[in-house]
Amino acid sequence: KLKYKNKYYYKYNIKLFKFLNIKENKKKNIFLNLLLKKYYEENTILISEIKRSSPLKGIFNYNFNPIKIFINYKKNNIIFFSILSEKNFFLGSYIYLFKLNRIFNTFILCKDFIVDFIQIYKINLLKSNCILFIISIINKNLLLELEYYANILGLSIILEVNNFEEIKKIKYLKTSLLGINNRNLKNFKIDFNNLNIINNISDFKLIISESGIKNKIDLNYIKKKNIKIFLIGETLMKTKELDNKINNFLN
Ligand code: IGP
Repeated sequence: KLKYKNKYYYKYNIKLFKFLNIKENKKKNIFLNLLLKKYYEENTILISEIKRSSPLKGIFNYNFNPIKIFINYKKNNIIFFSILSEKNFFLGSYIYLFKLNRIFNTFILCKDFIVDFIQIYKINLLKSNCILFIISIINKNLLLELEYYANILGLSIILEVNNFEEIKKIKYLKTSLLGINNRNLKNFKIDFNNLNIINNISDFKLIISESGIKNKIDLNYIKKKNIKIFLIGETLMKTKELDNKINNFLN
């Protein structure tokens, strides 16, 4: 079933795997497994993002301290974290992962613009448990290949789509976590009705609604579309009263 455009590249990576002494991880998919468990227990699940900056809004906080933010989220019983590590557009860094995972054992999605196996390898070394594939920037063959490597390493994957064309592109992947980005990455417009593309999916997917969620009204609007998992960055990063905000989202 797997057809690779460039067999040499694939073989080369398999060799690299051997060279790097990568073995199949038995403790697979802990991020997805906990998310699934919580999905049946809770009404609302937040994946809280640690985000220093965005291309559109610039730097959110000049005293950005990922550890402090992390502790604050933890105090508010947040279990799932997203850490923006992409450096060119979001001014992130892999160092955040390194720092956080040394201190706490947690469930972390590392958000980078993944286009190469080496990034997955690094993220795994830094002990994140979940990665994001932005479907619009990865071609079909490479997607199959990257999914394969991530599975061997036991990482969970979120496939991020924004429109119907991208849904067609993930047909051959077995990943069951699907992130619908409410933000169009070309014009940065937010549209919660993007979520309607899930009506075109036939097999089981756990859906995450991502981006642009500001308040309870937004949350309730999205919940009406049968969604329970929300990825929120900017709104949490900007709020001074994090406790109130998170409680408000959760209750
Ligand atoms: C969070 P927001 O609007 O709440 O800060 O969005 C998250 O969805 C967003 O950071 C994001 C993202 C991405 C960033 C979603 N997909 C891909 C970089 C790359």
